[in-house]
Amino acid sequence: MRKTSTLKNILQKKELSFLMEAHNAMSAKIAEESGFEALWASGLSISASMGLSDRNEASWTQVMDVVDFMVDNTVIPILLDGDTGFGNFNNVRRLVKKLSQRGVAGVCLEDKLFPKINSFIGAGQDLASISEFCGKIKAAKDSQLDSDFCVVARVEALISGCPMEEALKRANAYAGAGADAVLIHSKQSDGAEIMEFCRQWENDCPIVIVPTKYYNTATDAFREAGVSTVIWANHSLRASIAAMRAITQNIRRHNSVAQVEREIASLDDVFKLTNEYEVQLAEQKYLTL
Ligand code: SPV
Ligand code: MG
Repeated sequence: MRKTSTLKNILQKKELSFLMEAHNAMSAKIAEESGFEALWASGLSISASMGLSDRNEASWTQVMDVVDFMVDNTVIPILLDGDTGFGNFNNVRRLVKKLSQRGVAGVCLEDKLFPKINSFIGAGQDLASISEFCGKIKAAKDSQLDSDFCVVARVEALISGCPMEEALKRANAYAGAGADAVLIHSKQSDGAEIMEFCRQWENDCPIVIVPTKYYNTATDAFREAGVSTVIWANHSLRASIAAMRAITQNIRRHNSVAQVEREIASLDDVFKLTNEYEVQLAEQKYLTL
């Protein structure tokens, strides 16, 4: 099955699915070997791993370069966090065409303004008009080179402090414009507004959620609410920060690496993850004297 078709199936099937965040080839491979069906190429995590804020400081081609390595190193589909599309409908067209060419299975576009700000920073954030954002969704769908490429429309109304009616109105408009799924985002810690959105959602268009702030809500509650797909949006990056900091501080404290050797990945693990042994076999085949 094509990666696009796999992602489309993940979004459309009845059972709850899970996308794991990745921000480079290594985190993508680790998510894949852990059994995840698909990847979330997180804008926050890719930016952070470059030392940049999640405000479109990284150019779209810099993001694309990172995603390229992720595609090369995995077989599962990747949904790229495309932020606002890096400009207007015309930038969206170019982005989607390139993503299609590079083997990315889908893009998520959010209804904020370029340059975007992370949803968990500040209070109210300016939203694009419904008509402008619907134009971006249509432009994305018209630019995909693969019929199953997925465009996920992300509704930031609740993040911006708008009422539920506005979120539902936007979500319905985006589904009508051709979105393959709607991502409803929330920064509340109890998940109540997400549950309420799901209760009032009468459209067939699948719902995607990102339970970063409402992490205590049981996964079964999402299942019962009819959510299609859950994105664990930044946990690989945050895990790596915690692990790197702990080990680095430990080495600094002890001026020795002996005490951490057993807590870190072995070199053999690094070689396996970077296909070293496959290259050695290929040498036997191709470097014949
Ligand atoms: C990301 O992972 O970049 C996201 C999700 O867009 S959030 O950070 O929750 O906005
Ligand atoms: Mg993002």
